[in-house]
Amino acid sequence: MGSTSDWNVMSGATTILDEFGVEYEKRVLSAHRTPREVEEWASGARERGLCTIIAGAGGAAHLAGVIAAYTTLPVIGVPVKSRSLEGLDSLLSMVQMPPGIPVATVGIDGAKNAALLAVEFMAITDPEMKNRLDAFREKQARNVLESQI
Ligand code: RP5
Repeated sequence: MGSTSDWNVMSGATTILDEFGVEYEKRVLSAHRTPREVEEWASGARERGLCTIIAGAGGAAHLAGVIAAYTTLPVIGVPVKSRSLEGLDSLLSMVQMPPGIPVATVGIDGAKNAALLAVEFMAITDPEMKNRLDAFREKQARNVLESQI
């Protein structure tokens, strides 16, 4: 994530990854404030064994796009709600990538869905992850059907 101020949102991703038993790296790196470190971290991501990168940032949210420029791993961007423009700036900064460098952008503050999407990528080849996803969906549906108003 681009700042510690994004943690309140981005912790939603780690909650999901913990629930699914997925190991991850968790870093604060800024496309604008620490560009060299972003390059170094993203360039070595595949060699360190990562399979998907989730990048959350707000405002002029360039982190996901810059990371995507330095790796061919799939990058999922989370536009974090900003103080001035409610996250519309974050969303538009992130979603309109030029052809050739994709970022899969989820909704504003959509860190949980970013993590679920990453798990779905893993489940393409990992039957255990597929089972966990099925169980997650079943539990979610049960909660809806059993909800009281
Ligand atoms: C972005 O600027 C960060 O991702 C954060 O959402 C926003 C504000 O950062 P802080 O000023 O709170 O550190 O780079």
